[in-house]
Amino acid sequence: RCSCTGMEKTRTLFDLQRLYATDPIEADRLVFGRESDPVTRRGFLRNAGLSAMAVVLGGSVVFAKDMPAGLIPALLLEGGDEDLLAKLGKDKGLIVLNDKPFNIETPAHLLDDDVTPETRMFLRNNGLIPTAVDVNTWTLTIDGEAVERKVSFSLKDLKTKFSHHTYRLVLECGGNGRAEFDPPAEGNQWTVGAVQCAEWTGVRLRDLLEKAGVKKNAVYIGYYGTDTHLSGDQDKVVISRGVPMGKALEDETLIAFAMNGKDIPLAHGFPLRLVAGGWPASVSGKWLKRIAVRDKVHDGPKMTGDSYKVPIEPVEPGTEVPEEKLRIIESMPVKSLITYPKSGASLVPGQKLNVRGHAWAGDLAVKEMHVSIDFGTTWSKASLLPPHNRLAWQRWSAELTFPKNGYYEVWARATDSEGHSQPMVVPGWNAKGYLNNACHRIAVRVK
Ligand SMILES: Nc1nc2c(c(=O)[nH]1)N[C@H]1C(S)=C(S)[C@@H](COP(=O)(O)O)O[C@H]1N2
Ligand SMILES: [Mo]
Repeated sequence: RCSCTGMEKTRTLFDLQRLYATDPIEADRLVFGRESDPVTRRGFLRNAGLSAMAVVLGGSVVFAKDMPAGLIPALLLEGGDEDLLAKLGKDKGLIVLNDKPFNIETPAHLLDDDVTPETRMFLRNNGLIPTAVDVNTWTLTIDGEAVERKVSFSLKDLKTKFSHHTYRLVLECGGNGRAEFDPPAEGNQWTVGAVQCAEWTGVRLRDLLEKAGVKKNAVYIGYYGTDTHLSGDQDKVVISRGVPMGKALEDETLIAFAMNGKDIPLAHGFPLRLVAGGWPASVSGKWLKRIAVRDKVHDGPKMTGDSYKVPIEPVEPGTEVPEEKLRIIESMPVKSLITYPKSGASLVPGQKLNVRGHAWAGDLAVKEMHVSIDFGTTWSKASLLPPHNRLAWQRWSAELTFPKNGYYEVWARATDSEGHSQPMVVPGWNAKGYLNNACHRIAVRVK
């Protein structure tokens, strides 16, 4: 299904021990960014590598300078792959894409919950997860060219001085589905599982902006978090994206301090996160410290160049597209997943199958859901529930019968409220591999 080139770029942490056994120096470099002296083989863990190692080991390595290159930390030897996922707070069925830092995706059948639990939530980091968060001194500052006054709030201010709101919001990585593009796109080779719908609680960004006083010339907001750049340079901003004022002022755009009724997990943005559902999840800034209200389109790292942009007009695969012919991705396209059964399910002859999943459509709602068992030749309508709230995903289900023994594929296709349906094949090639909303399909055997 995905091209070989894509597979080569992906290395799972499941390979960690094998990698250390065969090429420990290369393993160190890949996993922790360690450089080692080719003669003495003594390793030099740079800042970035040190903090990555600290996150995995749950504490910094005190005598890091004495640690030989290629030495597998004993803690990692104690358990297998599952243990490593457990250390990162993840279900053992998730898939670790070994792009430093850790990026983890969720197989479709583990996304069956209406509200995605932390353990089954994909994880995407552009830099290194902060290791020290002091909730007592944490502040959120709102400033920028387009505010009347700069304002700062402590966590306590946010929790006590503003009304709280809770919404289920779909956060999908703009590159979800990237693995299928041909020619392939660099970056995490997500298949289908870089999406989640959790329940976020916080205050409305709108209510905070009101305190700062938004000027008439406001165009965009941009977020700043406290993650560390992969280079280890503390002053370098990892990622600073944002949304136009219209999206910033929506009811559902939150400055969240809780996820699924608890503190936000560290890896997902503790103690504060901007959440704007329905748009590429990259606009939902983790470890939020500052929001700048800009008088122009925000120009932080990953807002400019070709980041999170797609060609305005379709192009032939492989085409180089100049910046002025690209547009910033806003609302995500209509999409759906089959979350039950797991692909490869076996049925006995005559057995009915209840398939189900979720569908979502960026800022829009999903209007209809269809399924096919004959490679899209005929489609039958599935039942579809309304969303729990705007921007939450919608549950769909269908009962299927299969005419005789053999191999089938179940295909699922959602249609949004404006009549756009998911394509059957990979749509709109773009160099960075964004916005693949092709139909999800699973294998079913009757025997
Ligand atoms: N501060 C900060 N916020 C961030 C990122 C990041 O690297 N740093 N990654 C973004 C991207 S690209 C995605 S897809 C989502 C992933 O959210 P999750 O890790 O909670 O699933 O966070 C977004 N917010
Ligand atoms: Mo992303």
